Amino acid sequence: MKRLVIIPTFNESENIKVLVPRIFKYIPNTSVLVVDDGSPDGTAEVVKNLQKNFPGLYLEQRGKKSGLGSAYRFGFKWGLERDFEELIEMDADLSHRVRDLSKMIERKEIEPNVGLVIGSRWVKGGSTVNWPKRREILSRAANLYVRLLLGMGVSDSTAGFRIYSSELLRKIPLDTIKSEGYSFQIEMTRAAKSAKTKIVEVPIIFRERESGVSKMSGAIVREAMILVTIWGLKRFFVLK
Ligand SMILES: Nc1nc2c(ncn2[C@@H]2O[C@H](COP(=O)(O)OP(=O)(O)OP(=O)(O)O)[C@@H](O)[C@H]2O)c(=O)[nH]1
Ligand SMILES: [Mg+2]
Repeated sequence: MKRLVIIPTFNESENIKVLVPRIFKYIPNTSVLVVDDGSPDGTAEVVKNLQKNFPGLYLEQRGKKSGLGSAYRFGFKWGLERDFEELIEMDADLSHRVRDLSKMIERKEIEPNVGLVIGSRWVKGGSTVNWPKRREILSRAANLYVRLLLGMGVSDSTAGFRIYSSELLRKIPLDTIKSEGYSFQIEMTRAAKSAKTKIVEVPIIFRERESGVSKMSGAIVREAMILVTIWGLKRFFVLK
């Protein structure tokens, strides 16, 4: 299986130097693509240095911070053009553990017909470590709202730790996916549902970042609330 781990970065120089060697140590047959948005802290330079030791490490630099959603759309297209068969989303900030990625990959190997594996905080066995209570409440509330309005049967639809099969991604018109923040993950989950693929959730332990700062913002939360509400209304009143 030819797999690609896509890591979007904005000011993650301390984290990326720990994460990349760990991925190459523990994940077989993998390449890594870092999509950096002109981080002023020198993340790209750190990646270029790592490339000397890891030939499967790729870097794409975009001029300015353009959002998580657009970084992933870019990374998915990049990977599909190069015939990768599994495209993996992973945060740079060490919140997502490589050992959980191994479990997610194992699950995909057992059930090859699964199009989307979600590393989930909110299924049995999943949890968060050191996450502030207010962030946990926000995440749980957002996921409850999504479940009630969109009825997708997914417990952690905002999760950013995922494996997509290339087969599924080729069915999703990526240019129609417009959202940038958490709603990018929800919108992609909707698209996966529409493509009628099998989705499974694997429990993960999500750790709060220790270095760098979060890019979460009020605008990201507002975007998700507005879009989920619109999708929910469409579901109840238009498309059913
Ligand atoms: N390329 C790129 N990467 C981004 C952008 N915004 C966030 N990221 C990266 O996306 C990943 C997730 O961002 P975080 O800041 O950790 O946000 P989060 O995980 O949603 O929120 P926290 O729970 O607070 O960590 C990290 O690897 C970021 O560096 C962006 O605009 N462009
Ligand atoms: Mg994070």
